[in-house]
Amino acid sequence: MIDFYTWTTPNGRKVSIMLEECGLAYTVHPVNITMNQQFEPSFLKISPNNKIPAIVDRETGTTVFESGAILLYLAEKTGRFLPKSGDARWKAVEWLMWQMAGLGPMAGQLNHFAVYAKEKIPYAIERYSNEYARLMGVLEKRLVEAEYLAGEEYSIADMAVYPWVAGTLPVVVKNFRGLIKSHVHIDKWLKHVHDRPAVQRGMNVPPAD
Ligand SMILES: N[C@@H](CCC(=O)N[C@@H](CS)C(=O)NCC(=O)O)C(=O)O
Repeated sequence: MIDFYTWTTPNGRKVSIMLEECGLAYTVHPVNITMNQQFEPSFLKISPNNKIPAIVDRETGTTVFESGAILLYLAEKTGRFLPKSGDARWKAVEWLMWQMAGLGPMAGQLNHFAVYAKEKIPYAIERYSNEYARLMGVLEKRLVEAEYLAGEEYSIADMAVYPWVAGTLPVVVKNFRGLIKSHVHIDKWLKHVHDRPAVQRGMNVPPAD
């Protein structure tokens, strides 16, 4: 049994997708970050960086925070969705790191400055929208050469990238007309990943109101 601490955001959904894909038994503990529940001392013991997601594996007593680390932990635990060796393994790890260090932070900053910031700062919006568009160019190029991010097989890299792209690309395409040059292969990949029943279940954990 896995205790899963999460909220209705892309970083949480990567993990719920993996839990659903693997058919692991888990209990959801919603941490409402809009009500500062991530700062509660009991949660900080599990996730010292005060962010969701985090898990506690009741079978082993292992606690893991950081969504990328959780995906690697669950892949190792189940032996699934991370190729055992060779090029495909390192492609999966590369694209997982790309999401964790690039797409997530940059899309997060774009969302902050374009949507949430009380003062709209053109420099910040331009910087992060351009970086987001650059990252979509890199992703499109990868998906021209491979069906999934690690190659032929769907992996934890797709699970990490999917919730971020599904949630942001349509909004950026609409609000920054012409900025994303081509997303034909991204759209095809989005549909393939979306069509997986486990992805649809995982994207609803916990349900958004
Ligand atoms: N690098 C972290 C980022 C996690 C993260 O940013 N979580 C956000 C929600 S998506 C959060 O909990 N924010 C609460 C806060 O910053 O106080 C991961 O991938 O797990």
